[in-house]
Amino acid sequence: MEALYRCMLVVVLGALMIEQAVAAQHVVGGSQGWDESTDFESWASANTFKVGDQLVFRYNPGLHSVVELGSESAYKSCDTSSSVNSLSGGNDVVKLNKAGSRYFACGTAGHCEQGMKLKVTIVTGNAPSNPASTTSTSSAPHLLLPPFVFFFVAALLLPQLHLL
Ligand SMILES: [Cu+2]
Repeated sequence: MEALYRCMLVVVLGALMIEQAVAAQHVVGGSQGWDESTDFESWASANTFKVGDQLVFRYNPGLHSVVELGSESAYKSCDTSSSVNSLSGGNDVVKLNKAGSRYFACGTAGHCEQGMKLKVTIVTGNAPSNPASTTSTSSAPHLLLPPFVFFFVAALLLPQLHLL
């Protein structure tokens, strides 16, 4: 019995670590991607961005780029000269590593003014991301191993711990 409980404990701890490592990937603009015709304000408001999540900008690199802007005023005025980072690969991943607001625009002349800009507000916390906005690969582990399962198993194991 002792070996069985030790084994279960290892499995539970391992699963907890996997759960914490899983982050949601948000494909910017959904299926329309990073494009002038996409309404990024609506897209952003329909999503929850958490610390550890990633943004993925998908676009034709010959037409667009991604410029990260350093301030709300630069975002509002489409001032791409004060950029803090720029990407041009066409499938660019940006990790949201801390809480707060971040601003992105297209670097192609005129595109930001046409609405090709994005403001995201990143929050801390453990609430699940909007499943509709995440890719199936990143949301699947959440579905397989919801947090309450760990609490349930832990509650079952706790009374047995003195046996170890
Ligand atoms: Cu563009």
